[in-house]
Amino acid sequence: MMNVSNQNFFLIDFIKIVPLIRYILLVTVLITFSCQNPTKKVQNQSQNPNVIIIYMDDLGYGDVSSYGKGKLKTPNIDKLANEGLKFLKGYSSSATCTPSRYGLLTGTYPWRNPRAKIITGGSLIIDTGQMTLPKLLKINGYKTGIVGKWHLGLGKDKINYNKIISPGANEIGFDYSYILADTQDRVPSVYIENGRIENLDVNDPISVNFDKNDYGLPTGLKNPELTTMKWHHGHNGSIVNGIPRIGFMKGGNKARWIDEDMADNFLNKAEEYINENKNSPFFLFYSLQQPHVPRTPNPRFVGKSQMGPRGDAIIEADWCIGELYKTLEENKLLENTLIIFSSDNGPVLNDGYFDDAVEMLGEHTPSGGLRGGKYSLFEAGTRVPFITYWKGRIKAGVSDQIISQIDLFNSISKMIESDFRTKDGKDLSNLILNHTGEGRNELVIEAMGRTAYRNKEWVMIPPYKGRKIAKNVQIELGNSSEYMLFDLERDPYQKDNLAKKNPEKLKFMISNFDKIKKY
Ligand code: NG6
Ligand code: CA
Repeated sequence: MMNVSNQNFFLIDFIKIVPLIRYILLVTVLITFSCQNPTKKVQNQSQNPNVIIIYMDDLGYGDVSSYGKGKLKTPNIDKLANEGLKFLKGYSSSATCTPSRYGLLTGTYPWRNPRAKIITGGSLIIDTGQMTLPKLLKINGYKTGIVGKWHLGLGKDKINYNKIISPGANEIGFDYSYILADTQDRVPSVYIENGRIENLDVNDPISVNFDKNDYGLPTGLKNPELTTMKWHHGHNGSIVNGIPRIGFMKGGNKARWIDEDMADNFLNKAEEYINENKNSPFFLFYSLQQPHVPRTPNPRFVGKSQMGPRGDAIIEADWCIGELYKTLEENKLLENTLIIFSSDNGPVLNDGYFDDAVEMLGEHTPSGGLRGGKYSLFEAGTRVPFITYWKGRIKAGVSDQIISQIDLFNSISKMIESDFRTKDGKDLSNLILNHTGEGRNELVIEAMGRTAYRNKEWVMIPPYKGRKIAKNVQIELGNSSEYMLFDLERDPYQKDNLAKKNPEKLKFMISNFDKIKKY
């Protein structure tokens, strides 16, 4: 039992601390109130918008109907384009996937990194110590996630697919990753969630190689009768779901994806990610696999475009984007989310399978009439649809300023008031948000290890050896024994080489190009 003197002691003590308790209560009430104050919340949120990059794979300048060049109808992408800011001179940094993605996520020209070339089962090409867009956002309080195609390499040396695959997306700044490793046409044909293959049965481990070992299993080369999609060039390795792939794969039967469900699956994961992270600022890299080969639209979309699987896959992707938009709308996130839409490189029709892309094209022009395509140093290789949308913040408009995907790092960094800037990127936040100010003056583009230089409306392509037209894909690559110089203002389709007629301009272009390459 407590004695009296002790009781008194407690009473006196309690009286003494009453003001302190009052003070604590008052502070608690104030904090609670300020957290619930909607005005305050909106203010905080609008300073740090969610950022979603919707990134297509091989979508051309003319594939989005809002650009007014082709015949396909893409109403959901059009909504972003027509109600947001549509860039007519938006560029990916490369005419192929891996380097473009490297440029997008690091804000650095990919040709500065000799490892930024199309990856086939290779290791991670981003240094885990390097600053990246997801890392920048993460250290500024964002949740960061990627859903979809990765293609920046995984692991350090040889990957053991049956263990945690690391380093990968999670090690360069993404809290959450749900990816396909390289491309839909490369093995392993499985989804990888935070470094672990989804649905992998330990009793059926996966082996993968890209050399010659077919594990004694059927391949597209030996067993064409087992394939439902025929290979045209390359793509004659292991057969998964009737589709012959690049590379060989054994085991992991339960983990294999179903190609026709891939778009729905990625969409579901992207929507789940938004639902789970809607209460904090988030960054989502929604990296769609369409319309890269193999083109496998869900049966719901087959026949919709009248252009065969390539067109159908684009319509499917457009639908997915509409669904994602609805999710943002339902969660009242649109007014607080910057959406950036673009593509990793220009279009290609026959990229290795017989899928009627050429035969059923009709009047449609995937490149919007620009010269070249995927793999090319001509405009269609890297000039891609490029749209920024933020409901109530970005006014509808069309910009003819030059912008590159490598500028997104610096621009987003400025928007969130961070000081990080890359040397190669430009802060074009003012242009993106307010449609004021200038874009880039100059730009280096890359295609299959070669580079070319744009300055305002002039483009200079140095001489390169090699085929003029790629053998199978039938795209003009931009190789020539002589310098090429084009004035895009007067000659947007690059028909008239002015190098000989305008030696002064050529000299100017070469010397500026050399300067950028050196710093
Ligand atoms: C090429 C493939 C092509 C495609 C490309 C990567 C062959 C013959 N061609 O090597 O089909 O997969 O790599 O495309 O195998 S990208 O958009 O990811 O860069
Ligand atoms: Ca691509």
